[in-house]
Amino acid sequence: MKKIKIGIVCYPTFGGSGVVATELGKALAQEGHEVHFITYSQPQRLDFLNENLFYHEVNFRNYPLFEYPPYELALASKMVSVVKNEKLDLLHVHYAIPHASAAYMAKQILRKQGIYIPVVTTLHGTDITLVGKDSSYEPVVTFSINESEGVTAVSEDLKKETLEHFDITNDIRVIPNFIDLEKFKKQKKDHFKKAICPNGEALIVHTSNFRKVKRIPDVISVFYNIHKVVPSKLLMIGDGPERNEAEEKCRELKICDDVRFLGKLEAVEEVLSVADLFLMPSEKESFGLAALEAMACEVPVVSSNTGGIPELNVQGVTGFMSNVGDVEDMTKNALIILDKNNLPTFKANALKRAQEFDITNILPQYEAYYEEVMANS
Ligand code: GMT
Repeated sequence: MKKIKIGIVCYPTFGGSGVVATELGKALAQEGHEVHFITYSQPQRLDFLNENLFYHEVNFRNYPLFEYPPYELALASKMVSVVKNEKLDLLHVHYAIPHASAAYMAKQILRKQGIYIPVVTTLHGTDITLVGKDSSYEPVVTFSINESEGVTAVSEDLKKETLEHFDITNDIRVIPNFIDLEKFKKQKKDHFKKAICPNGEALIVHTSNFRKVKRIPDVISVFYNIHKVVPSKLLMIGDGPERNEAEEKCRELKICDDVRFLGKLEAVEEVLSVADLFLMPSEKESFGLAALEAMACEVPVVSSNTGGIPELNVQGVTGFMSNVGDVEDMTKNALIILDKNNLPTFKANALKRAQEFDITNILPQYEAYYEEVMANS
């Protein structure tokens, strides 16, 4: 496609939506498009230099009158300035709240100045399934989805849920999340494995933002059950509100020696490289990017069967899925995977499945969609 100038708006944090947006921007820049990130701080994964990559920080001044600083207005103003000065062709906003509504406002301001900019909104999950449905946001979310020139969702399930719960008049295109297999691949880290599992224990990993939706107590319970049967260790990567309770539960169960909380890690792929099993018992998951990252490093997944996870984890092939909260079934499945006769096959299958989500397969879908949106607007 012809090279274009794209503005990407996202949350710059470790969360899945920010990761997807940043990796997409980096890949577009490598393809020769000019990519301008517009966020309140440097995205975590925006860690490399490319002549086509630009970063614009949203600066907002606080004022004693503001109990709630109006970030959305500062963001919209920044979008106006970047679109105008950098002559952008398209804005791609990730996560509906408040990015899609800020983009709508920027678009209206620009229109008054004779500048037209199409907006693509990508729905990631909690912006629909948890936050967006809340009546305090729902009218604005519905409006800004309908006013976007293009809308994508990261799974069929998220699309379905959006159509069920919002009065959507726009088409929604499903473009699944992706992985950079150059970055997420099994690396030789035998020394690390030896340090964590000195007696050849099985290594189980969980990564998340430790919010309620991730069902952290289920992670600990499943591990506790596995640990009774198979010598094993658990690494908990990430941080968030549920961490203290999880540590408390480990103390109660007397498994602290075998569970390590590593906090927020940059190089998750290094830990995944030595893992045997990934646990994702989430209450809700529109896609499950963390599971895809594990699979790319040849780690099979025991997960719940909620949301978009069945579109990624293949039952009995790349791992297993159970009903949300069914800790017994998850334990049973984990033990099947960890059986030495089964593990190599599950690992190979996990990698094979992850390859279907290689960024080189998904990037052209975004490019084609941008072209379509620009042609129709
Ligand atoms: O999982 C989270 O709580 C973070 C959230 C986010 O917005 O960053 O993740 C959502 O978007 C990811 C990227 O598209 C998906 O892989 C996650 O499944 C989704 N989380 C939920 O739906 C709970």
